[in-house]
Order: sequence, then structure tokens, then C-alpha cells
Amino acid sequence: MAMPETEPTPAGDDRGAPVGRRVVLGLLGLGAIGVVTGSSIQGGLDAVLTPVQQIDPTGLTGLLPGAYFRYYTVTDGYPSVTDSAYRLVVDGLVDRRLDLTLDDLQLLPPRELVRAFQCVTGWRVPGVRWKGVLLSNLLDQAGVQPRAKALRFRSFDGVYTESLTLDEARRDDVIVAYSLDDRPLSQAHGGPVRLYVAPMYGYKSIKWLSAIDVVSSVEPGYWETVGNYDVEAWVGRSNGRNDPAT
Ligand SMILES: Nc1nc2c(c(=O)[nH]1)N[C@H]1C(S)=C(S)[C@@H](COP(=O)(O)O)O[C@H]1N2
Ligand SMILES: [Mo]
Repeated sequence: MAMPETEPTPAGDDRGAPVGRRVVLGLLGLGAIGVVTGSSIQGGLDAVLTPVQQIDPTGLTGLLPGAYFRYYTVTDGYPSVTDSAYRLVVDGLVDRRLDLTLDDLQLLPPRELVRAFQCVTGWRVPGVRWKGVLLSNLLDQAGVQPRAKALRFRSFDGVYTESLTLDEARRDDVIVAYSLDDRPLSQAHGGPVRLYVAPMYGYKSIKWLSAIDVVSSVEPGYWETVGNYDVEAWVGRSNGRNDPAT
């Protein structure tokens, strides 16, 4: 399968927040380019944004086009699974393999986080409300063995992967999320369940989460391999960017 080498241009947004005239014009311009030249221009988004960022000392316009999510997928569409068929498997170097339903997850103590969501290509959505279960809670239930050092995450899109060290995974701002802005996580956003790693760029937050393997060392994920992104994806201190913290 041919894989894109950069994150794609916008596929959509779901925030009705008012946007300034420059932003609207910018979006129209990018859209028009996309229509004329087709998908080969996809890598051009960064090229368009980067010069703006460089001439604006506040860095703020570098975050154009603003308060919109873009729905990303590296496969041909959005994979689909019903809430009742959904399963999250936690396996590998654990004492007990977990096979969790959506109900199982929703019966555990919820953890809510309100944070900016930031993609490493420059778009940022402020004040997003996430709800889910602490990843550390699931790890405690499974019982992590002493040799374990890292986690490998898999998606039911069959292609995307991600990783975290065990220490990162145990942070209190890393959750297995099933709700966004007080609604069930939509299919486009990776529903019914995705990972949400608040302190890191969006690519860590794998959508359509299907399995968590507890392993002995970090294995770089999809964009870290295909796009050469940093494995340690801290917002503001990775990938050569200097964005405001989430
Ligand atoms: N399975 C999967 N997860 C993914 C991606 C993807 O393409 N496939 N894109 C990542 C990137 S680069 C970002 S910025 C966010 C975007 O989340 P959204 O599509 O909900 O806006 O998802 C991350 N998780
Ligand atoms: Mo991203």
C-alpha cells in the first residue's frame, strides 16, 4: 500500500468557532489549490504555513488556520466498529490479559482533561474537553511485569501504530478516551475509543485504538517511521517546533 509521507491537508472540521477574515481567505486559498492540483499538493500545507510563522514574532499566525480539527487517517477512510463490538485488548508483559468492552471502560472512574489539541504541522484547537480512563488504571489492572519498559499501541485501521515509555504512560494526563466535548467520540475522531496523550503532539493520540501491548523497549510508531517525527513528542520541545504548551 502506498503511504503518504506527510500529514494531509484538511478533510474537515467540527468547530463552528468564528474565524477572522484572513483565516477564511487562507482556508479558501488552500482549498482551491487542493482542488486544482489534487492530492499531490498535500505536503504543501507546511510550505504555506512556515513562511508566515517565520515573519510573525508572536508565532501566533503560525498556528493558522486556527480553531479547527482536521480529521486524519492514513488509510482509505475511517474504520468502523459498533460500540457493542468494540474491544480493547491489553496484552504482552502483563500478569492478566485484559479484553475490555466500551461498557467496561465507561464503568471505570472517569478522568477529564481540558487542553489545547495540537498537531505538529501547526494547527491547534484550544480548550478541548476529553473524557476517558487513565491509562495507568488499565496497566494496574493488567499487572505490568518487571521487564516491561514501554507500550505499543495498535489501531483497528490495521496500519497506524504508536508508542510510549511506561513512565510516560503512567502520567495523569494520558487517557484512553471515549468522549470529546461531552459527546461520544465520533468515528472521524477515532471513536469509539482512542488514546489521548495531552502533553504531546497529536500524532501520539492514536485513533481507533484496538490493542495495547506491554513490551520491553520502545518501537517507533507510524509517523516516527514514515515521517521521521520525534518519538518523544512533547509539545514545545520536539520536532524543532516551539509551540505554546497544551
Ligand atoms: N489511526 C490513526 N490515528 C491518528 C492519525 C491517523 O492518521 N490514524 N493521525 C494522528 C495525527 S497526526 C493527529 S494530529 C491526530 C488528529 O486527530 P483528529 O483526526 O481527531 O483531528 O490523530 C493522530 N492519530
Ligand atoms: Mo498531526
